[in-house]
Amino acid sequence: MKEEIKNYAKEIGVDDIGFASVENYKSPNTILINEIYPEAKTIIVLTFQQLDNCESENIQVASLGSKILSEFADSSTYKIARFVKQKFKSKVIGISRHTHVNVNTETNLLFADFSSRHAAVAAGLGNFGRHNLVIHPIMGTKVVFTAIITDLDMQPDSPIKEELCTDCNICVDQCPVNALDEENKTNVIKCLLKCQPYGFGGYLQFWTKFTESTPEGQKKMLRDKKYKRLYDALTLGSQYVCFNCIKDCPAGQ
Ligand code: B12
Ligand code: SF4
Ligand code: SF4
Repeated sequence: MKEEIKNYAKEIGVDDIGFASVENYKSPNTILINEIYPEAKTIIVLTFQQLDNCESENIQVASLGSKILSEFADSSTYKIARFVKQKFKSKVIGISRHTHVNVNTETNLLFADFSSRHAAVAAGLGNFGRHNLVIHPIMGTKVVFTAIITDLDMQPDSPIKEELCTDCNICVDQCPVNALDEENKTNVIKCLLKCQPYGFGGYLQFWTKFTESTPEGQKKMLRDKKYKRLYDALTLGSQYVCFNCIKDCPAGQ
């Protein structure tokens, strides 16, 4: 069964695939898989290599890397989930590249219901580096993950024991807002404001200011390039503008 799924994934262009049992998925800060789907037994995790857009000095081109990748990753996830469902008569739940994010109003922290990084580690696809992202043994840091939760019982893959981060500290030194200074914890607010100025926070700020402005001020705001950037980020779904902790990471082969 695993081989058939692996071969199909390879055929459609997925870079790597791993299998984790629900018991091995240990993500203390997100909800339990059983609260997502009580019959869940296995998490199939898919890995996709990023293109090199993030190395471009042109920030619009750099941010498009995420969009182009997400579309391929999500449609591949759907295809594999449908293959598993039809071939093995099972239930399948797809987790896309981008997921809903909840805001904890007490801590101001952002978290999803499902942690793709913890699933990737459990499925033997890599381990955490100093930048708090998961490093793949071959493709390194510039990878993203999607997942399929299923009621099929499958032999899990073994987690990778070898340390993949070289501890060079490039990610920490190059973060423009020192969001990685504390080990094992990204300062989410610092990172968010820097890497997504046209995301939810920027959107909220813009419309708050808009409602408080005079009609003349409002007209000016709508013609400002900031409004165009917010509009582009929303419609194109390409919101990241900082990639400093991933672009020069030497890990991988
Ligand atoms: C919300 C979110 C963000 C938020 C907040 C991040 C956060 N909470 O860590 C913001 C906007 C800041 C963000 C930024 C980025 N993100 Co983001 N993000 C997510 C999202 C949607 C949810 C994350 C989440 O809630 N995790 C669960 C929480 C509660 O994590 P946690 O338990 O607190 O774990 C944290 C620490 O404890 C530590 N940690 C936990 N266990 C261990 C163990 C060890 C040994 C170590 C060292 C650390 C460690 O790592 C976490 C980071 O603080 C995921 C997709 C998903 N559904 O998983 C993508 C995701 C994590 N993001 C991703 C990426 C690529 C990025 C960016 C590089 C985007 C960019 N600029 O291009 C940056 C990198 C920032 C960084 N270095 O941390 C990828 C990571 C891929 C990878 N190779 O690991 C993901 C998995 C998306 C995907 N589908 O692939 N992100
Ligand atoms: S994405 Fe940018 S701001 Fe966020 S941790 Fe990485 S380098 Fe720092
Ligand atoms: S840049 Fe260096 S320290 Fe940071 S994750 Fe990559 S290998 Fe580890």
